[in-house]
Amino acid sequence: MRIGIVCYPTFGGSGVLATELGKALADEGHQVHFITYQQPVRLNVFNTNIFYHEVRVPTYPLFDYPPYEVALASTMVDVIMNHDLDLLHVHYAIPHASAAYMAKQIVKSKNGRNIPVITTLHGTDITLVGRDKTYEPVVTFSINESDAITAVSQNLKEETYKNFAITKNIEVITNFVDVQRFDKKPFDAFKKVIAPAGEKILVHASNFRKVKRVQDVIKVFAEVRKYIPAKLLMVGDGPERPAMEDLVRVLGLLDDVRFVGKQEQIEEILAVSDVFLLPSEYESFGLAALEAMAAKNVVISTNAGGLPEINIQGKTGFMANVGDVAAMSEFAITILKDEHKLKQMKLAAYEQAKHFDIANIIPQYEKLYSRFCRMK
Ligand code: GMT
Repeated sequence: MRIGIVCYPTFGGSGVLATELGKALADEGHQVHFITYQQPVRLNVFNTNIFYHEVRVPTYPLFDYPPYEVALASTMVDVIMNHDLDLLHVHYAIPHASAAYMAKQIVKSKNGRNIPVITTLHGTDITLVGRDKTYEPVVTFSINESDAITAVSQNLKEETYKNFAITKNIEVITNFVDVQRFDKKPFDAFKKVIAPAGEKILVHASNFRKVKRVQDVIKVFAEVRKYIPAKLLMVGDGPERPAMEDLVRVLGLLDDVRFVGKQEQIEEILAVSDVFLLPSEYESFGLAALEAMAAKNVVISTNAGGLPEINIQGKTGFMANVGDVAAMSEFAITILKDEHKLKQMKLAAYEQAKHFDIANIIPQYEKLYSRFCRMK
């Protein structure tokens, strides 16, 4: 099949997932066309089945806000028609689903073809941004106009029905991880640099937005550090980072916390770490936690959103209520003190990640696509 994938090209979970999906589909022999404003960060392979179409947004002095959605829809039309796409799969509703609707209408008016549009909902497009009154009518309309709608967790499906007047069926196709890629041997020299005295390593990775409650990561680590020699790696970047660096200074943790910024090879970092902290206010799924589990990390998270669908209390990790720093600290200290249990839980996390292995999920998307192949 010839599949158009539209996504954000950044480190965010939706872009990562869409890119990994495209790469896997290309490996299966499909022709995949990425349509986005920048080369996706995880699009780091050469594959003759993969094409990248950059959306250029011309500026003009009149435009205080260059019309990205118009440029995106026009690029979609161009790629659909010139590469004879079978379908468009858009990730993250805003503005991809509405741009796809526009592209679909234009293609129909030009040559009568009805290009199928599949919209995958990822999280904040529904729970945060999409609910804003400014966007809601367009989001609701364009989701309902999609030929198929998928959500990355059961929780996100429920949230979508709760918050929008969706008249169609939403199918759950969960996020996935390439377990083989994350099942890496720890790189000893790297581990020695991070934890020279064999300290335990905790890690957090996110876009450092308010929803991630990064302050709770630092507070949990401050507690852990009182009882256990440990180091904390902070992966990623975003608006909360300066405040978090201040908090580390105030708490006197400078020697034990490293902010390593955005990292393409996250699997190298996860391979040396023991515990992954994800105290988010909400996660539709928590792809970062799943990747950590595939790298044999015990996950200590909140029980918000879709996190209980991947993290099993007391088996693969621990969950606490949002903001319950005391409980998350207690869980971390207890598990890091018990070497035998830590090892057992790391293996359980890995086994759980296997249920979400890429090999189990790609066929679900292919099956969905095949339903719409004849719509052309
Ligand atoms: O908040 C992020 O991590 C970015 C955001 C995105 O859309 O890129 O992530 C959302 O989609 C991911 C992939 O499906 C999910 O794993 C994240 O849980 C979800 N984030 C939230 O729901 C806050």
